[in-house]
Order: sequence, then C-alpha cells, then structure tokens
Amino acid sequence: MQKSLILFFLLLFTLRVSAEDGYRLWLRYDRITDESVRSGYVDRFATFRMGTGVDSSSATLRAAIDELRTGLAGMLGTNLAPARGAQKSGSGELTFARVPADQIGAEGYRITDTDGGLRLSASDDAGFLYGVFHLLRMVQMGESLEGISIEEQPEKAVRILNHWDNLDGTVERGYAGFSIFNWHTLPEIIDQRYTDYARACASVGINGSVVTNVNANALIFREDYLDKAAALADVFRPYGIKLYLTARFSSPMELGGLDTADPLDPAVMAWWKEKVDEIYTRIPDFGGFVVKANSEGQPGPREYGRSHAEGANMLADALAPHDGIVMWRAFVYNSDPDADRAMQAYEEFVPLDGTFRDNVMVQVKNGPIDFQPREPFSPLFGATPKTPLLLELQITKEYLGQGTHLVGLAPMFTETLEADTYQQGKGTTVASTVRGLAGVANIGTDRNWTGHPFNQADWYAFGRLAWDPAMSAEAIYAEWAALTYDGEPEVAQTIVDMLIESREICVNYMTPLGLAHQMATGHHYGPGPWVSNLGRPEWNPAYYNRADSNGIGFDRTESGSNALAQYAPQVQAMFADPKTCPPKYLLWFHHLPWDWEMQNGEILWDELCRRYQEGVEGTEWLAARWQSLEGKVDPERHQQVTQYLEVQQREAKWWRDASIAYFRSLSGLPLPEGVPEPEHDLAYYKGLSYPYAPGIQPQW
Ligand code: BDP
Repeated sequence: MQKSLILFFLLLFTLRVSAEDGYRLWLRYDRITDESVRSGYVDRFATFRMGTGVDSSSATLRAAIDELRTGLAGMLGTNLAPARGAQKSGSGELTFARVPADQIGAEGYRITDTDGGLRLSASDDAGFLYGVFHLLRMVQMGESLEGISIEEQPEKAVRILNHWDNLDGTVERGYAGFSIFNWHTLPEIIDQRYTDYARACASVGINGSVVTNVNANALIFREDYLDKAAALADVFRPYGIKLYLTARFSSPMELGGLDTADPLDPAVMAWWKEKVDEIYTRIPDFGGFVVKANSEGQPGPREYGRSHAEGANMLADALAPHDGIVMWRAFVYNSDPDADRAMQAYEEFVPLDGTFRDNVMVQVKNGPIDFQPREPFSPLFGATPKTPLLLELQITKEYLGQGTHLVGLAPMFTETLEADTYQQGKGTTVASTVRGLAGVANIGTDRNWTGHPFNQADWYAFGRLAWDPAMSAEAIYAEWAALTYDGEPEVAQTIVDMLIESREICVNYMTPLGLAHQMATGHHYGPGPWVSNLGRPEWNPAYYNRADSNGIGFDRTESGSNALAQYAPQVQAMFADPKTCPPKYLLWFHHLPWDWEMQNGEILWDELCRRYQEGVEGTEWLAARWQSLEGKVDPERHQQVTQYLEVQQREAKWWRDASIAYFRSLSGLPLPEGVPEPEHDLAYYKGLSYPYAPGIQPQW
C-alpha cells in the first residue's frame, strides 16, 4: 500500500516536472528525438577550444560556455569538454577565435565550418555570446551545420527593453503578474529569474534593460536602491546587458532637498553630476537615463521655461564623462482642445533638432498618438536629421486586449520599420532613421513570464527585429514556433499563420479603417467610442472618432488639422485623397459621410460594420486553427491557449456590438447583410464598468 502511494507520488512528480509550463521560453533544449540528427550534432560538438586572445575566464565567456554546455547536454545528452592537446582537424572541435574589430565589428560574430569542426570568431565577448546562441538555435531547429559560413552584426546599437515596473512591485500596463524585480529583497536575494531573464534577452540580442517605470520615482536614486540596482546590473553584465534607470526630473528636489529642478541652476547641475558619479561607482558600465518629462503630469524643464533640449543636455553632461546616454522621450502632448494630439511631438521636437548633445537620443513611439492597434508612423522619423532617434514599441498589449488576446505584434512592428518616410528620398524607411529600438516589456512574475503563452513571441520578435530590422515577421515567428513548440512542421506553420493573421483580426474588431483610441476609460480594455466626459479632450474616444449624424473620422488634411503636412510630400500624396488613401488609414486622415463610397464600391457604413464582423470571424478562425493542433502540441499549453481564445472571441463580439450599437445611433443606417444585430442595446454597453481590470491608472 505504502509502496504504491510512493509510486503514485513519484509519477505525479514526474508529470509535474515534465509539464510544459512555459518558463523555459524558447530556450527549452529538449533532447533531440531523431537519432540520426542527434548523432550528427554529437560528432560536431565533441570539444571546445579557446584560441589566442580569448579570455575564457571572462564572465561573458563563462556564461556563453555554460549556456552551450547546458543546451548541448539537454539536446544531445553529451558533455562538451575542453579540448586537450594539439588541434586535430575533423575532430568535432568548436574553436573560439578572437579577430580584430576591423574584421568583425562590435557584438558581431562569424561561424564557419572548418572541416568537421566549427570556428566561432568575434572581436569582443558579446560577439561570442551571441554566436553561441545562434549555434544553439540552429541545433534546436535541426539546421545543418555542413559547410556553414554565417556572419552577423547587429544592425542597431541600442536594443533595449523598457520595463514600466514600479518600486512597489506593480507594473504599469503589465498583464503578467508583478514585476520580476523584487526591490524589497534586493540586493541580497538574487532570484534565478534575473539570470534566466538575462539569458532570454541575450539569446535574441537585447543589450539593455531599463528596469524602472517612465513614470519615475526619485527613490531609485537613494543609496540603498542604487545598491539594489547594482546587484541587478551584476547579474545582467555577463549577458551583455547594460542597466539603465528612469530619471524623475524633480529628483534634486524630492531626494536632494533643493528648491528647484531648473536644469540651468548650478546647484541642480551639481546634484545630478554627483548623483551620476555615485551611480558609476556602483555600476561602472551603467547605461544612462530614460526620461519622460512634461508629459502626463511628469515634471520637466518646461516648468522652468526651459526646453526639452536644455533638460536633456543637463543630464547628458553629467553622463558624458562616463559614456552614458540620455533617452529623452518625445511622448508629449497638451490638453488644448483645438490642437491635434497627433501633431504635438513633431511640433515640439523638430525645432530642437541640432540642439541636443551627442549623447542624447530622442525616443519616439511608433505612431503619433499612443501604441494603437494601428497608426501610421510618427512624422518625427527622419525629420530630425541632426538628432539620433530611437523607435519605441510597446510589447505589452495595453491597447490590444491587455494580454489576453492572441495578437502577434511582429507584423505591426515591421509595418512601422518598413514604412518609407521619404525624408531623405525614396527608401528612407523608419528603420533606417533610428539608432535603436526600445520595447516596453510584457514580462512579469507569471510562471511563463508573459501570461498568454503566445505573448512570448512578441518579446522574441522585438529582440530579433532590433538586431535585424529587415527580418520578416514570418521568418521570426517560424523560429519562435519551432523553438517553443515540438511537433511536425505543420504545428509551427499553423502557429505562424495564427500570429501573422491575428494582428489584422484585432485591428478589425477593435479599430477598423484607421480609427484609433476607442478604448473605454481607465483600463484601455474594452470599447468606449461614446466616451466624451474625461478631463482632457484628447483622452476621449469621441475626440478621435469625431462621429456624428453626418459621418466619422478625423480630418487631418488641409481642411482639418493638416497633420498630414508634417510628412514628406510623397507620403502626403499617398494619404491626402480619401479616394486613394489606403483604407487602413482612411479614418485616421479623413472625416467622411456615412454613405461615402469606398474603393471597393461599398458605402463606408457597410464597410465599417463588415470589418467588425470580419474581426469576430477572425477570432473564430484562430480558435479553429488552434483546435486543429489538439494532441499535436503539449496539453498544458494547448488548454491554456484554448481558454485565452475563448476570452478573445467573447471580447471581439463585445467590441463589434458595442461599437456598432454606438455608431448606428449616429448614422441611423441599417446593418448590412451578414452583420448580426448587437446582442444588447447601447445603454447596456455604456453601463459596463471594470474598475479592477489590470493596469488601471487612477490618473487617466
Ligand atoms: C500610455 C500609457 C501610460 C504610459 C504612457 C507613456 O497609458 O500608462 O505612462 O503611455 O508612454 O500609453 O508614458
């Protein structure tokens, strides 16, 4: 009896440890089951050797070797051992070779087949680390190493995650639990998660982490908090990741007791200089600051009649002797009811071009408003030739279902990166105008890091695109799916199709035809196109849709706000005429009558309703695709994703029905064929309230 109980618990335990809980992300390193494939790799990875000039005792090299040995032990069941004696060809040896920086630049690497062995060449430690992750990825994906000659160099120098994490452990717009950074127990308690986080980031080339919220807290600069930050930096360092902090502009007052934070005040400058010096004594490779100033209630230089450049430059001067940088956010707008919010960042920052210090970068959100399911690219890209810019993307899904909807963001990221600004002539893509990419992280304490299992794919995609913005969304997701799920190629292909299609599906059920910011108050979660009572005009969905009995849409042409004039003439030409403007941006740039005839011959009202319906049908398609994988992927994640898809289907209907109910109350037109009557009346949708939806911010 006792024996069988023990056996029962043993079995339970085995089941538990082998269950796919998603913690390992895409670094699963499970045993390769195809024996011929496995033995091919075994022959390749018998030993490793450090060439001259490679410091195998450096923390980064040790991390790289550890990762390689762990990965190969898992996948091949072998123990990669250091080589002894002279090098023999054909012996399955992996050689680390240091080369001069003029051969392979910073963080780059080359992998070549050397007659049965492999050579990994790099000019710095980070290059070796990235090369190791590349090799591991190839083995994970079962790719042949025969005759390979691969050379990789990151396209962008700044590849950074922005955590909107607060010191109390909450995450602004976080939907996967609490912050992974436990400020209370740092610096002594070093959670294994910190290392695993760094490994995951490094595996996709992320080389920076801003660990605090842009809505910043001056407390981070207190000595004890700096010690905590330093402990995190120590964990990140071997993985090539620099730590950055957000700087609250009023810190000299709140923490330093000064009576001003005026950037031109000598005492303020001295305070920052001293604080920065103090940070560098603890974190010698500290990356620098991210600053949200004079935006949504955050303090900034404008309070003292100083410009954003004067504010940024003061901090930049304090950081410059240490090679630190300032990432100054362009996310600013005021509450002038007559202004078009979409124009304000450009108006504020273009005149400042050329006045920033060399170590300042201006961080610009992908669209001119705020991380909507779809926006055209921000007109700032390419418009400040003397000021380096960073592209800020939101990986956390604040406006795309808040973490419960399956929406692959890579198609949205690539849409922006590939967009042609025409600022320096044809081919001036957004990607070509930026120095790096910043991604607002979607990571939290949930066991699988991101809540919805598919949200991991966005973290992965962000890193890969920061490394190489020319990668296609399909190629990235093909990697992620193959690394994250086992099974026949059909499994990965289905997952890729779902991720690729899902973004347009979401746009359709939330904000079709160029609508934006239609989310309800506070939670940014469900629909609220009728909302018009918020304190600031540009927080109201009605401000954005401008719908009335005559029509819908925001006129940003010459007859309206003329935001269009902020773009290059070629871009203006694409969007200026509603007859030729791509439908996906139609209502972003144009206010049109309900019976406007679309390019496909439909009237606008019918087309709008159909798009909502298509979005809902898209969620049903997603669920059916996933259903087809039952029994083909692990049951744990299959069930989890199935449940999330149920939420998404229900909420897509809510979006469709609430939006149609409201807009019909204005258009007075009948529903086109194939679009069902909303389940409830408008009053019902208006009455819904979700005070405890995650990520609610009391201030907006
Ligand atoms: C908005 C979020 C808010 C952020 C802000 C920002 O709602 O929580 O603080 O962006 O980027 O989208 O600063």
